[in-house]
Amino acid sequence: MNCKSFTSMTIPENVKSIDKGAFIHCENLESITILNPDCAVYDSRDTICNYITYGGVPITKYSGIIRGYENSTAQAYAEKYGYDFRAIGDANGDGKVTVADAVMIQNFISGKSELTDRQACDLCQDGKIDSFDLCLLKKMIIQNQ
Ligand SMILES: [Ca+2]
Repeated sequence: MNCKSFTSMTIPENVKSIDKGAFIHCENLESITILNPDCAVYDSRDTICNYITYGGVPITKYSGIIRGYENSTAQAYAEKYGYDFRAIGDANGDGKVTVADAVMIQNFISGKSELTDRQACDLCQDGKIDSFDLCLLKKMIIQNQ
């Protein structure tokens, strides 16, 4: 896969697994969103990475953000390898998806405040933050209770 120019990627819900080294040439990758909460992410540091050598010394790391649903395989993967994880719907970035996030999106929609992480709030994945995203978020909060 030639993805040198990609800075952000979204893996669709119908993708069931991500293989070893899937993003190995994506050196500019800053954000990857995994929409299938049960996606089998191959258990290796270099499955999601944007760096494999440093001055000839092979190292593997990922400096970007992994996005996915709370309690997803993406979250487990990110936590295991110490990569940054941001839950879909976590508008305020406190690591949890709660009513506080819904309030923040509500305030944004009504023009009262700005959002610091728009990508986390775009639950519909359509590039806009509106009442449809808020609706999905509220549904998610109720289901998690
Ligand atoms: Ca939150």
